[in-house]
Amino acid sequence: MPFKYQTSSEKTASMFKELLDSYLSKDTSICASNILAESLHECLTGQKQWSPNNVYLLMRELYWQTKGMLNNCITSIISLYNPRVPFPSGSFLTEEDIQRCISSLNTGGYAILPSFFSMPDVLNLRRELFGVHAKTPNGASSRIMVELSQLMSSRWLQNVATSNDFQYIASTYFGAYATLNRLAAWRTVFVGNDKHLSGDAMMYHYDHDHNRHLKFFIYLTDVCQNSGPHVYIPMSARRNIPYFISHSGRYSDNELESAGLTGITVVAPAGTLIIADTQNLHKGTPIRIPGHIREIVEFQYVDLSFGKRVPTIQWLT
Ligand SMILES: O=C(O)CCC(=O)C(=O)O
Ligand SMILES: [Fe+2]
Repeated sequence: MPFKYQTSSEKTASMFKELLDSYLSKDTSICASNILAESLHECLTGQKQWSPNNVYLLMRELYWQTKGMLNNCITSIISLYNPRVPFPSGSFLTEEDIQRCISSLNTGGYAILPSFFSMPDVLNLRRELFGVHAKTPNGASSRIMVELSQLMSSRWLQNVATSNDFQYIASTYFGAYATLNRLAAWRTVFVGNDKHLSGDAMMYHYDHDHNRHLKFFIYLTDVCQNSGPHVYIPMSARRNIPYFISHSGRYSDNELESAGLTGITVVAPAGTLIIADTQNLHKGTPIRIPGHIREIVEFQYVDLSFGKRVPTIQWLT
């Protein structure tokens, strides 16, 4: 899905450059700021879809140097060209629901709408995505990922995405245009060991693949303490958190406890919608009891395609 780019201007590259120079510490090379400014500009003008050669990893470092302030300033430049979207017509969320979500996101970085989607819808989607045949995960993982082509063939997922409610929420939260750039779904099963925890995002971490992103998770199964609930720490990105957890990586529960942080566990029924700014600390949890599973769908909205390379979403129905 292309970004809505309104005007092209040489000025944007220099705006990015000026902004980066004002935030970069003196020992960060001028060359790095030139490359970063140029790639942000190329993404904004649609010349490139991603940042080349993992340039976004530099942004990740700058996130920590500036505690996310640089990212917000980059969004303000983006918003000059790709402004916020208007309230969607034909939306499935009421205006009141949407306002509640946005204010909860602004205060805690999260919004939870329990049993938001109806059981018939959830059951149909589960059947469509996971079928009836039992599958086992590959290698050490406890997660069975659904193929993107299968997700892109789902009329229901397409309807949810094109009704633009998610886009409106993300756009209002960012203060700039928001685009769906990643769609995923997976089933988590019991594996009975801890080898997969880091790879399966089951240790605390921050997501930093893009300048700003907002994830919309839908639980497709009832999720109890033993069936892999999502856990998050509200507004951890903006708190005065200790240096040892102020960088990208994976952290154990003990490390977070020693920093005085405990997570909020989302135990909730199938159909629950979790809206998450995952630049805050969060994780999934393993299935504790054989036979239990968790199935989940994830939509990711970003303010700019700049960042990690992802496959393009093209609806097939
Ligand atoms: O499985 C979960 O609940 C969290 C997964 C996660 O960390 C992510 O999608 O960013
Ligand atoms: Fe994550």
